[in-house]
Amino acid sequence: MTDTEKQPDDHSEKFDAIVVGAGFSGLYLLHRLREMGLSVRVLEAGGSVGGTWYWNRYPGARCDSASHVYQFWFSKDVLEEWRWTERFSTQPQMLEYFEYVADKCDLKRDIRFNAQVTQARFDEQGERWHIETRDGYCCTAPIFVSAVGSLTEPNVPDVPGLETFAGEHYHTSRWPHRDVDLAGKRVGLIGTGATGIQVIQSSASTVGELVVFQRTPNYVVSMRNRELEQDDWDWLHNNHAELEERVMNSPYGMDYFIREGADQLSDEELEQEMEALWQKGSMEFWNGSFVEAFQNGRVNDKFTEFVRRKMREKIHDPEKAFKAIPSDHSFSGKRVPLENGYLDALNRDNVKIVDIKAEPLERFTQKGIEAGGTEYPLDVIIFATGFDAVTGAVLAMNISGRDGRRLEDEWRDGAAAHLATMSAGFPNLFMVSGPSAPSAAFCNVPACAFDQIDWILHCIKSLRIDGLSTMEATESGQEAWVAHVEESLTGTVLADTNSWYMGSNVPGKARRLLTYLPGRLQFREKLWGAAENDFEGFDRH
Ligand code: NA7
Repeated sequence: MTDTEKQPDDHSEKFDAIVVGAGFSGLYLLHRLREMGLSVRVLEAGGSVGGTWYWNRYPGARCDSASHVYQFWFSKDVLEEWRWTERFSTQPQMLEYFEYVADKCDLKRDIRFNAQVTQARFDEQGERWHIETRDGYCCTAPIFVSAVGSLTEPNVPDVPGLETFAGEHYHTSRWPHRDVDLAGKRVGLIGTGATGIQVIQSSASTVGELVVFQRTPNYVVSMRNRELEQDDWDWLHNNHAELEERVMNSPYGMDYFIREGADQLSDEELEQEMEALWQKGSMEFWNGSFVEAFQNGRVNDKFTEFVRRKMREKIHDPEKAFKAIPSDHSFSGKRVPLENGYLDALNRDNVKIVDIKAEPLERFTQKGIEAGGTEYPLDVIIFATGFDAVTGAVLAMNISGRDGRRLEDEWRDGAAAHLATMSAGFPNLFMVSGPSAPSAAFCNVPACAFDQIDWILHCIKSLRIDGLSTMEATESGQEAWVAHVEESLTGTVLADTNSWYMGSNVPGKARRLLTYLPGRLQFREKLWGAAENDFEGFDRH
């Protein structure tokens, strides 16, 4: 079954497996599937490797996970040769890294770039997926793996008049591959998530004026970035095995561990714990602190008040502080961005915040943006408005499965996939970082995605060993998984907060938890438990 020949009767190339996406997941999959002896075609919409790091080229784009945990682990050579230069890598360095890994492991020869999938259809008789791309390329394979990333499909506000705007406008995740000169310009920025905050802190001192259109203020935690030095590299190079073990055993794929028991601490003890975490910087303050910080109650209240206080100490102007410090939701309800100059940037006279809940965005005009009856003249508009997360890029592939079932219809009332991997009615379609997988919401993506990929590879291998051709989720397996994921929300602050985790950032999208709160250790147990139990919740034929 390693035939890559073109068939005389159609123009499709045949492979053993088709993978969509050439980011962390797609490249790892390609490497491992090749090791298994399968012929693989990777289809990638972008012009090169990197996934999210290929697309998100906006000013100040930087990884919020520390570079020494946010990486590939499969190649000892890569681990030994590559040198990260900062604690948190910049987007250009992430791209360099991807190019380096792809070349080192000779990955590009199996990847078709600029190949956006426009249709994927399961042929029941032939038990193969038929995949088409925008440029008319077709290929087929029995195995179809979606590795499109959970933050891929841009979310753009439905506000009229953009076509009339005379200036430039960009979504951060579709930033042009050229320098965009913001120097001295009047820039309007919509969105204050992790991305918007990076744009604000990196461009405030360059632009003439920065008008931030903020729908929901965000809690921020100090990044405390720094350059890495010889001692750091020496340590990393001598401790890769130990570090990998820590990362692989960390509930959120970091080099730290979340604890329980904060409710047993006195207020003073809790304050000390929070201060120590704050001084370290990084997301450890959040997903490396306490389980109780995610649950309604005293501990979350204390975290919320602590971060508000820290933000208040840094924002001098009381009016800006009032707008920028959240009061409508609790800490942990949304993904917590890391700040690296954001709070200082807010103190600048050329940075203005427009609270668009009080002054709603009405329209784009020829000159700029009208909000709350005021027109803000602008040269450039930047949309940092996030993504149709998790489901958007999967559905953009127009997937139809058994009996012509369309995934879009199946997911209309809420995305569902058993073990966050397979949807009932879509045989041999495996999803990495699909609905309710441990994902970018909490987890260090490469580590969590690699867990899931290892399991997917095991499923594919088992089919071959057992002489079977298809695997798919059962309806009951899928329903039980959805119920389990819903249950995990109980008592948490996420349940009451609007965020991309809940699908509530996109108008009309069903509200359902799209990530896996219990963490990847429990996720891994569920995956391997099902496999050991004769692939419970799946049908294999
Ligand atoms: P996010 O975190 O989804 O943030 C998007 C921001 O854009 C957020 O402030 C939104 O406000 C705002 N937004 C979204 N839609 C609108 C409309 N229609 N009008 C005004 N403002 C809007 O995306 P990011 O790109 O910042 O980060 C995504 C992930 O990347 C992040 O979680 C990390 O994992 C890395 P809202 O809060 O929804 O009211």
